[in-house]
Amino acid sequence: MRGSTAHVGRARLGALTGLVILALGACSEDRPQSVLRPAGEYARKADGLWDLTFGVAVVIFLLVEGALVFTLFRYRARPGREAVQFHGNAKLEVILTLVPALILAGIAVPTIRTVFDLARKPEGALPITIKAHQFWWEYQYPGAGVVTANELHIPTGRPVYLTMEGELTDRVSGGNEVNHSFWIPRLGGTQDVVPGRITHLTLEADEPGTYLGQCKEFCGLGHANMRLRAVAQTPGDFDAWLSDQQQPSDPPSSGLAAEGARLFAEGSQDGQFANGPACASCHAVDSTALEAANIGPNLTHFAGRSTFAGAIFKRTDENLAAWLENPAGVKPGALMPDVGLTQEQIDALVAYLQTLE
Ligand code: HEC
Ligand SMILES: [Cu+2]
Repeated sequence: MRGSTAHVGRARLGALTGLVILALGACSEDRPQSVLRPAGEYARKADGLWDLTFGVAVVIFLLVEGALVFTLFRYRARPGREAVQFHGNAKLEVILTLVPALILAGIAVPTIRTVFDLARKPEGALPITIKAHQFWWEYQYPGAGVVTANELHIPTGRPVYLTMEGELTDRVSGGNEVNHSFWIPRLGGTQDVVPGRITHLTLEADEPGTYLGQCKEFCGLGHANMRLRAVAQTPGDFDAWLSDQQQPSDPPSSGLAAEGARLFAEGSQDGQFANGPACASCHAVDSTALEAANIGPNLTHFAGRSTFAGAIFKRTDENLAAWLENPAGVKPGALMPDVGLTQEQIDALVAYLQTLE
């Protein structure tokens, strides 16, 4: 008996310690995905509304719980004392209905104002088109004719107006595409990307830096690995980045990388590798034009990205080699096929990919 009580005690202590550690984690300064640390105008608007409603909720909580605790003690059962018996109290019920209704009506004013404010297309905003795929993000800069993936570049101090075009079919399998949801908590709200529909979201970053995000709508096996990064740059740096993106990358002229370029375009034989098509049938490397091969991420400036495959791997030679050897082995659910590469082919392709600046 005593043994099992000690056992339960220890289990409780363990659970409590776990909870405390989890809760304390929220106090960490480095919370890259916290909505409570807005880093721009649009995230701040939503956060301001949250602060207000949370403040009102805390006051109501204290009043209601205070009244409850007071009543429990003040009117607790005592020998020889009987509660007053009555049926209904119209006055009290009217008050209890009216007061919450007034509070809700009061909160509705700033709520509706903020909702409409966030939904409005801001003047002078930079337009970016987003497409969501299983399990990676595609970004298009209309006008500039630039297509890139997973790492979104934006200028600081200027609203960015995102247009999310939900595609109906998955580009690899041809099957139905599913819902995804775009979310960079420190820069703005979240918005679903729905097949067959167009949705919008506005972001803004005050300061240069990297802001992390995540697909927020369960979309299949790779959902947790469908991350994203936003790189905010000063307007000058952003313009320089964008014009770099407009240039084609230089093809390597000799060595291992040149062999990789050949394999990429032609496969090992007749446009094929042992188990699948050449890379170029799914990936563009020479142009960011929309009509270029775009089943997978555009790789024209791949070596300018710090991560790949839904922003989950650092762009190192080792990670790239592991990816090419068996994509779904390192990222469960990944739709890029294992085309059956030899070690020599992998080495050449990695050398090539790392030249695509
Ligand atoms: C059938 C189409 C297809 C073929 C063929 C293909 N890929 Fe991919 N590739 C994809 C898809 C889809 C993704 C996105 C997977 C993900 O992130 O979940 C991808 C992702 C990548 C990435 C990561 C890009 C990024 O920025 O996230 C690299 C690098 C890559 N592929 C290289 C190659 C190479 C090299 C070959 C040839 C050996 C190749 N791919 C063949 C479809 C393909
Ligand atoms: Cu998703």
